[in-house]
Amino acid sequence: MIESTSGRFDRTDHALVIGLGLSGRASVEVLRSRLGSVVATDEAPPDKIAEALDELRTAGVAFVPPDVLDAALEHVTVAVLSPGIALNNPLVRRVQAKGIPVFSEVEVAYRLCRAPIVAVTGTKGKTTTTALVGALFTAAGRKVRVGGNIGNALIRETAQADADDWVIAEVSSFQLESIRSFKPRISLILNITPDHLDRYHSMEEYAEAKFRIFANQGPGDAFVGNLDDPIVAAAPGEDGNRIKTRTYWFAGEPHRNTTLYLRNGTTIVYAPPTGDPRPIDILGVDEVPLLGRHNVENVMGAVLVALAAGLPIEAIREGVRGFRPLGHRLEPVAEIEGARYVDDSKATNPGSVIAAMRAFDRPIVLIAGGKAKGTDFAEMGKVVSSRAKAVVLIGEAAGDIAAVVKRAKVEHASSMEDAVARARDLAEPGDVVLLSPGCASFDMFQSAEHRGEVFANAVRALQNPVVHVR
Ligand code: UMA
Ligand code: ADP
Repeated sequence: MIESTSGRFDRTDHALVIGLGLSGRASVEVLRSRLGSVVATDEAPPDKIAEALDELRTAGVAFVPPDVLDAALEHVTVAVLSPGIALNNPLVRRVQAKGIPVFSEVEVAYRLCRAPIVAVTGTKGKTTTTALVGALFTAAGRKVRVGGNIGNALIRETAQADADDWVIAEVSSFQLESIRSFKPRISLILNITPDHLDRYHSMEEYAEAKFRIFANQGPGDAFVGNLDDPIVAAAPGEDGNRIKTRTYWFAGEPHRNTTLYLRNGTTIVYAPPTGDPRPIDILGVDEVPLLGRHNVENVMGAVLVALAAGLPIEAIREGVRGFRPLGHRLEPVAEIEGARYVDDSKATNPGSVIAAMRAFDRPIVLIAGGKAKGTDFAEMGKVVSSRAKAVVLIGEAAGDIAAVVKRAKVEHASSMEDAVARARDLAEPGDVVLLSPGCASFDMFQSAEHRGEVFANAVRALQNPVVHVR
């Protein structure tokens, strides 16, 4: 191996990009013109990554199949890891065994970045909140670049950001696992509930990955957290010293240390931590243009980030009022025979199903199931049992969910079309038919978005049934 400069990411570095999905392909694109050299590897069979391999050929970047990687490693000084690949992956271990530092793409993105970064994490609500933070900064006249787990690789945004831009980054626990110096100006943790327990051995391990978001923060930075989430509230540690930057808490009620809270559950109130101590009403909960109490939490997180950044309050109000829900997140699809059909396909863990069930005060016919991620469905079962009149189950986890649903009628469907047809039969005027799966989509669909589209198409087909002419 060439003596490593430990990731200066200039001509002295020779990078191996591991994984050729969105993250890896963006890394290749950004790094190939900056570094001494770039090569890439991926464990998928070549026909599964044909498009990526074409892209590499056009860019003049060598693809190194995993079985011949060791020879190529002699020239590599740094490795850039895609988030879907765990640090204990044998291929990653082989790279580390050669003494080559392995950085997540987010770490590399940070090292290339001249602009301040707002980093948003949490088990659920990340994408909504990241987009909202972007909207608030835009409303205040700041130039923003939004990227990360939201689907637009962060490295593309940071590599192009000017010093006076703001980069708004959605970061997942996967991406945070292999950061070293990543240091957002403002970090936000929304919540930590069971998810990804097929990758982490315990909730503690999962939470520790999330806590890395503030690990390098110091004076001049800020941390924003949700005091109502017991795991997030415990982030400062027993002696309270683990977070080394200014800390701002939000909660559903005022507490001694909340900077943002709800008054009587109806108004979002700012209690400035310094200066004039009089609280300021920011916004009525009824002005939040998103469904559900969980979205009020997302709004509070975004608003507190904006306040910590010193944005004007009027711009913050305007930004919230003008925000619209993102696709597949409690997205209304149609009203048919008096029942409302709602696509919440992005609800991929039990906690998000619980939040979605609480967003409606009408009877719910729930469509749930898919590929489980090692999470326990017991809590979700309790809430579903108390709020759903019927549950239609799909996918691999159908049996596990059926086992925890009491009282509500349970049916099993063989496809999304079948599930929608069954839900229509079960629904009455005034009901909500809610797709909120609580699981990953990969047993039946390409992605959660794809699952939501198949649902929406099946719903629209109920409105406009195809008539077969013989
Ligand atoms: N691969 C291997 N070995 C493995 C696993 C994957 O070689 O053990 C290869 C695959 O063959 C494939 C590539 O790695 O070619 C895929 O890489 P990836 O899984 O990291 O996916 P990307 O397409 O690069 O997308 C990633 C994030 N994916 C994951 O974290 C799983 C995207 O988040 C993110 O939007 C994107 O980078 C841009 O930043 C998705 C996600 O599901 C939405 N995130 C999880 C979540 O939100 O719960 C964390
Ligand atoms: P993420 O990017 O973290 O997956 P999204 O904003 O995409 O979060 O929302 C995905 C789903 O998670 C939504 O459809 C909703 O069901 C649920 N959700 C959103 N925000 C929250 C929250 N604060 N708490 C619990 N569940 C939430």
